[in-house]
Amino acid sequence: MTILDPIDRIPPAIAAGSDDDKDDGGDGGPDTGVVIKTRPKVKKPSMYKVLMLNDDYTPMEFVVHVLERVFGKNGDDATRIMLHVHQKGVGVCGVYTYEVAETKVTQTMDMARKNQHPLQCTLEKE
Ligand code: TYC
Repeated sequence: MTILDPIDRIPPAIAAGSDDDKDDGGDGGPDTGVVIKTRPKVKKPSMYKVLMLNDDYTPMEFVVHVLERVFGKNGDDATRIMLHVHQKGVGVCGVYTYEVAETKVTQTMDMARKNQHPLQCTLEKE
């Protein structure tokens, strides 16, 4: 049986009282050592918003295409995000770990440059 740490739901390195055949102190056997639970060092990664910026020249259909291809949005969500950016000036395409976010920014900027559109997107730490 695995005892889950009640705080972060990750199995402790040593689960005191586990009731298996090993002589680990859980069965009142001869092991008299003190069992110390060690908490594994796990940290949630920082997350980054990928922001898209409005401009006057990039065609709406191109922005929708980028949101579908790079950010995996369906047509409705892509159109909604594009219109939000068009009206407000900036919008969130998605939230990712740093390397994923950076890759999506690069892919978006590459597609824009290859098609000679001034579309800009950037990262913002959450
Ligand atoms: N404003 C652009 C237009 O009217 C469309 C557009 C939307 C451009 C979103 C960039 O991130 C953008 N053609």
